[in-house]
Amino acid sequence: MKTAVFPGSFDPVTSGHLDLIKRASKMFDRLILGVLINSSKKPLLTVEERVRLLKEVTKDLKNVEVEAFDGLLVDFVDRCDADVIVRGLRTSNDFEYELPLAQANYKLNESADTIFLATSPEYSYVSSSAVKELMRYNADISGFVPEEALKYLN
Ligand code: COD
Repeated sequence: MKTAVFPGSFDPVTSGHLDLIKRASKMFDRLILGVLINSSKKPLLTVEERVRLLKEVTKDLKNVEVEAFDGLLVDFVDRCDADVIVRGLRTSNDFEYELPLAQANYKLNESADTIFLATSPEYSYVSSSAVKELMRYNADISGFVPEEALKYLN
C-alpha cells in the first residue's frame, strides 16, 4: 500500500490544488493532505476552516484524508507512515523554492522523498495569494477556487 502526503498551507484551497489532489489520488492508495498549522504566512482562514474546506472539496475522493500538522514536515510524513511527499510546480519560481526544500527534507529523513507534478496549464496562474488579493478588491474568484470553497468564501 503506497501512501503519499501532499502538504501545504491551503489558505484557501484553490482549483489548482484540487486538480493536483485528484491526479495524485489516482497514483497512490492513500493520499493525506497535511495542512500546516503554524504557517509563517499570515493566514486568511483558521486551520480548522482550511481543514473543513479541504474535506468538503475532496468528499468524493475516497482515498483522500485531511489532517492538520505542526512542526517539521518530515516528522508528519513519519507519523503518517507515508512513502512520498507530493508537491506541485507551476513556474521556475516554484522550482527554485521547492528544490532545496525537497533536498533538505530528504537529508533529514530518507523516507521523505519528494515527487513533483506539473500544474495543468489551465491552473498555472492560480494561487492562494492571488485569491486573497482578489478578495481584498471584492473581485470574482469563481475561476480560482472549487465551488464549495467559493460558497464559503463569499
Ligand atoms: N497548480 C499546481 N500546483 C499548485 C497550484 C496550482 N495552481 N497552486 C499551488 N500548488 C502547489 C504548490 O506548488 C505546493 O506544492 C502545494 O500546491 C501547496 O501550496 P501552498 O501554497 O498551499 O502550500 P505552501 O507552499 O505554503 O506549503 C509549505 C509547507 C507547508 C509544505 C512548508 O512550509 C513546510 O513543510 N512546513 C513545515 C516545516 C518544515 O518542515 N519546513 C522545512 C524545513 S527544511
